[in-house]
Amino acid sequence: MPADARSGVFITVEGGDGAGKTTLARSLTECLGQSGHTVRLTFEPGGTALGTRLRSLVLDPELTMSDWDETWLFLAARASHVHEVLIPALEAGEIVLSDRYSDSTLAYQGYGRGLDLERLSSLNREATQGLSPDLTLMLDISAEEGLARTRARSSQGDRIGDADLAFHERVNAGFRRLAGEQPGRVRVIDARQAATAVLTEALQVVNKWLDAQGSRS
Ligand code: Z5A
Repeated sequence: MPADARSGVFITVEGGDGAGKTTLARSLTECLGQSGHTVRLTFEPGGTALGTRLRSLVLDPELTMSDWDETWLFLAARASHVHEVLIPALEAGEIVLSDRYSDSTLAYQGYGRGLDLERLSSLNREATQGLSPDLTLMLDISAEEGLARTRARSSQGDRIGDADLAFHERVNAGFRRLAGEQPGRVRVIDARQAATAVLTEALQVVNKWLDAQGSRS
């Protein structure tokens, strides 16, 4: 689905564990809604009945699976998210805000697990029917600081969050690399700032982007 074939706007929020994606995605949805936009907040893995089931499998610390098994689960969740939620909302002209999307697969399964990035990109294109974000807000934080936040919030781990620090450092470095490769689409925000400062910066980026496009929604 090329950008000019849809009337809505697709924004993703990406970054390592504990970067503050969910906090930002919620507050951004509220602010954009208050400015009169119709905003759909969604997330991965999840956002559909199938995605919710797959999320509990892929994050279950009791399960073992190969890195590719893990990848197929994320891709299956993404495929259902794209055709059940994202495409209909974009066709309806909404601003769609997704907490994680295809960059997460490149960062976690590619840079983190070490799977082939070209193959992952190609599988991402298939699972998404070619739907790529118009704009990505990438929250940048060190793995240590991000994990400290998630661990302060809950002692209950999950299969991916519990991976060692080196894994999370590779993931976060991967996100930075992806941002460097696509500076037009991906805007990096310093996630060490207070949540209110992160929101202010994100709103500036989004509003400027919407103004430049003549606000499609
Ligand atoms: N994953 C993958 O491997 N491949 C894929 O393709 C996809 C995902 C799509 C589940 O995602 C896991 O799936 C994830 C990547 C992997 N890895 N793990 N584990 P998830 O998004 O559900 O899980 P997460 O990234 O770990 O989310 P999170 O832990 O909830 O982090 P967050 O959304 O970035 O942060 P938050 O919930 O907004 O905030 C975390 C805490 O920090 C919370 O107590 C906040 O109040 C606090 N916080 C937030 N912002 C701030 C600021 N600015 N300052 C201080 N404290 C803050």
